[in-house]
Amino acid sequence: MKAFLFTLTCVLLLTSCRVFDSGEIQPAYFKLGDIKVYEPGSSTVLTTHDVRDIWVYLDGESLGIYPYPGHVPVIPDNPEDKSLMQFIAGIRENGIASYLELYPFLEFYELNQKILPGYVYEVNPVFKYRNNTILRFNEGFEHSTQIFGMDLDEDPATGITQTSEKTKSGNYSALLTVNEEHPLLETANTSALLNIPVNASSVYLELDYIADQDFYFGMIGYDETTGNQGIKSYYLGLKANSDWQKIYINLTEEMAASKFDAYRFFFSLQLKGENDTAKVYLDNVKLLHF
Ligand SMILES: [Ca+2]
Repeated sequence: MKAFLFTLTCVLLLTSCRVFDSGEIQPAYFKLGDIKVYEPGSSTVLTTHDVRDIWVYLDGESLGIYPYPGHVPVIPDNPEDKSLMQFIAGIRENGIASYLELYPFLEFYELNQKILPGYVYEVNPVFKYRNNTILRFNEGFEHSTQIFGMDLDEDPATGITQTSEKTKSGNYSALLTVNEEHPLLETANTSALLNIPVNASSVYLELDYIADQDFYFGMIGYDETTGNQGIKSYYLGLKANSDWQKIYINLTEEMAASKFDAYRFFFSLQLKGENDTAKVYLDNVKLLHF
C-alpha cells in the first residue's frame, strides 16, 4: 500500500511538473485591501457605505465577484501589453442578502497596467460618485429644520426630532418614536419633488438607520396639474437591527411603473404587539438619480 501511495505521489508530482513545464501561465493576483467611498460631489470627504464586494473585470470580461479583503487571480491574455482592470462597487439592493447589484452611481475604479505572471498587486479601490449624479436631497439632520416635515399621521404629538443620542455622521441624527398613547408616526418630505426620472433610469434612496422595531419606507405620487395624490405605496419594510445599517433602496422600477409628475417619500413607524415604545434613528438620507 505504501509503495502504491509513493508511486501515486510521484505520478502526481510528475504530472504537475509537466503541466508547469508545458508553458502554462501562472496567475498574477490582485490583493484587494480596504476601500473608500467619497460623498457625492467630493473627492476628499468620506461617506458611509455598505459596499460589500467588488465586481472585477479584465479588458471588459468578468472575472467574478470578490469580497474584500481578498485575492483575485488574473491570467492576462498577453502579459506583454497593458490590461484594463476594472473594480466595481457591489451592494445588497434593498438590504436583501441575495440581491447583489452594481451600484450605478459610483465610478469604476480602474487600473491600466501590465500584469505579470506570479506577481501580487495590492489595490485599494477608491469610489467616487459619478459627475452626472443628481443629489436631490442629502439630509444629515445636522440643522434644526429638516426636509421630512410633512405630518401624514394626523397626530401632532409624533414627528421627527433631532437627536445626538446616536449618530452615524456629524453631531445629530433623526429620532422617530411611538408609544401606546401615540402609536403611529408617518412623515414625508415637505415639498413634493418634480422631475424624478420615470424612464427606468436609476433612482435610489440611501440611508443609515437603527431600529428596535420594523418600520416602512414608502412614497406618494402626485399629479402636477391637479395636485391630486395618486398612490401611497408602503414600498419597503426595514428590519429591526442592533447597530447602524446602510441601505440602498432601488426605486427605479417603482418610478417607471407609477410615472407620476411628483413624489414625496415617507417613513412609517407603527407600534407593534406587546411593545410599549419603538424607536428608529435615521441619518444620511439621500435621494439620487441621473
Ligand atoms: Ca447626521
